[in-house]
Amino acid sequence: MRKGIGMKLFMRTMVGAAFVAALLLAGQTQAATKLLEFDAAAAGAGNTPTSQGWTQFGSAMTNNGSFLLQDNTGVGGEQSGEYLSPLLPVGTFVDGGSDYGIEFRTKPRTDVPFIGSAWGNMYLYWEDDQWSYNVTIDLDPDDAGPVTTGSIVYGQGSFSPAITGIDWSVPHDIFIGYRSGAVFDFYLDGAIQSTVVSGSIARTRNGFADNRVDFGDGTTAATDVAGEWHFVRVWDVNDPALIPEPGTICLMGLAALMMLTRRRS
Ligand SMILES: [Ca+2]
Ligand SMILES: [Ca+2]
Repeated sequence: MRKGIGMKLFMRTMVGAAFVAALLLAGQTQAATKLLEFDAAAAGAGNTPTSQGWTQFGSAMTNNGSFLLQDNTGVGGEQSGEYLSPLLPVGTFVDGGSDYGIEFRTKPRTDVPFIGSAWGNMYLYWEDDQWSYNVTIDLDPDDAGPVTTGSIVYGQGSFSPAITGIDWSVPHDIFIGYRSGAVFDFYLDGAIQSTVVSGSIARTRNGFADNRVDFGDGTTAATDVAGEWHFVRVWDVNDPALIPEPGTICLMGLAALMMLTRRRS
């Protein structure tokens, strides 16, 4: 009898704990909403962003099932080839508006030289209602071999490092978080690397990517660059810590399953 009560108490405690865990995790999930995504692996081999409502300019990239490959280095002359996203929800990219985060996983294969017109050869670009912004994926900061570690830089005629010391022998997750009206925080694989005043990155807006994000090779100037694009996402939060890991989502499922199981027994 006592053993039975003890077991009931244990089960109630477990159900209670699972319920609290599920609530906490549900709260965490609601803290971040994915507003946009192209994920090459999820899209599947052969499928480019145009299959998901993005607009292609210039040459297509190829999806091998893991990443989009940007590579016109073997083609004579200089090419461009970029993907412009569908419109984000109204008000996503607004100067002084809501916080947001742009996340992408990438790996450069050849180097963008630091000459004035080269910045668009492997870049990620977006515009709010006032300004345009871009980062360039740089394999080799001094443009001369041997390649050691690389960078994420911003700017156009001049290049300023936002993240340095990146081992580009493997792909990395870059997250750019906008703290409204003030700064951009740059994260590498979830760890903060630098904070830059938004006005330092902002350039004259031309309306090409108003409330959209664009990535790839946006220019036929300078030299073509090869690289991998694994995914591009836009979030309504400016800190990757607010985004639940896939493992957390599994844990939520487990907690929900526990609740159901306990209720049925
Ligand atoms: Ca370089
Ligand atoms: Ca080019």
